[in-house]
Amino acid sequence: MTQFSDPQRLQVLIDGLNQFNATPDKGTTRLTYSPEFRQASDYLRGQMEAAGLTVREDAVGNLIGRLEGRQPDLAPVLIGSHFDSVPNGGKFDGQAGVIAGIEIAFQLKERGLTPERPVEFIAMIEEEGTRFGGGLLASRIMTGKVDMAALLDYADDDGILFRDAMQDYGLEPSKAHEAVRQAGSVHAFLELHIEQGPVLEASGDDVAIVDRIVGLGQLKATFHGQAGHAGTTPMNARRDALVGAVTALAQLPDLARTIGEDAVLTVGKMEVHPGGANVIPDRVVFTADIRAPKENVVRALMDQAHDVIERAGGNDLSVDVEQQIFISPVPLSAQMHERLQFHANKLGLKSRTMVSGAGHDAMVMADFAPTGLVFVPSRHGISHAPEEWTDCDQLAKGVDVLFLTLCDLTEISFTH
Ligand code: HGY
Ligand code: MN
Ligand code: MN
Repeated sequence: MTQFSDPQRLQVLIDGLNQFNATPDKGTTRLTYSPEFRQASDYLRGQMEAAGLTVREDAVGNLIGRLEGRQPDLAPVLIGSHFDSVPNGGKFDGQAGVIAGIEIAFQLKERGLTPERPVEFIAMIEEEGTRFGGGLLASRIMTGKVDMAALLDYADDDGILFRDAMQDYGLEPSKAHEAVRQAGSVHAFLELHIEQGPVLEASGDDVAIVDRIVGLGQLKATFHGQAGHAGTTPMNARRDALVGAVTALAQLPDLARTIGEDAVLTVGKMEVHPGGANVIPDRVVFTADIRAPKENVVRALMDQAHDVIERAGGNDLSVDVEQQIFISPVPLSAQMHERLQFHANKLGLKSRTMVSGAGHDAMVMADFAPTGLVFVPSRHGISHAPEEWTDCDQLAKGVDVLFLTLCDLTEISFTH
């Protein structure tokens, strides 16, 4: 079986990128516009330039390495993923897809191959939403799905506004809208991503071609009570925000179990304010992440969760429930699926078609340009954790599928 990409170089690139990490002793943490995000962006810029690309940073900080085509005015093919992370996550989530693009750029350079149309290798911001909530931000901005004025006033957990974080990062908030792309301005979008689940490893297949991505929604619940002294306030005279929140939490997972249909619900983030051991909490904020393959199930579960949360406040607490994001389940392009499958077969790889339980920028790009998503295995199915791992030999197989598909899309012909 012909191998095109270089597993050693992939390992060097993954490790090189992972140098820029806020928690090197516990997984990977790289928040959008943080100092390590800037260092990572500079590292990627260096690698993109070494791979012969012309590099620019767009108005919201996405890094884009462009390879000119024989016909520079044609709409480019975009290849890439995100380089922000969850807290204490792994070093492959998103990053493997960015590195895959750079490896392909090196392959094109070293083989002296010029595409018919331009190719843009992209490293995207804020897919996880760890800093500003919601997620999939770069692709939603690019495809015109974000209220750009409201975006500038998004705040992180420390109350830092998006506009100020942009400014500190060296970007001009008043130009953020320039990152929005016009319909028809992207010929196709290709993304490689780790599966983040157990299916590929268990099956022994090399790659998966994704045909659908589950629908996802996220609620942000805030319980308001009254702070007070833990020692002097009688139990029947309290308005304890945490009691309301845990009343809701106790009910939420069962909603997903009861609705079935492969629905999942996760409360992954909670803040208790003011956070003193001897202070009755006056404000508790938590998120509920909801997913399912069918749109009506996602919507129904979000409605049920919303009701449970509101009722959990009882008469004593006021409750705010805010929808942070909602994206319908997305079918990916059948034509792109066919091309990816064709090249996986030609490479002699064992492959399967899969639904993605994780969200990806590909789900946002899918109605903007024909989109393809290729998975490579995750060891023990673990992701969003320091143990996240994919062997670079496995990664290289997914990169090869993307590489040959790109050559196909950009009329590069070479004997192999
Ligand atoms: O949450 C997700 O599915 C992705 O990792 N952002
Ligand atoms: Mn992720
Ligand atoms: Mn990801």
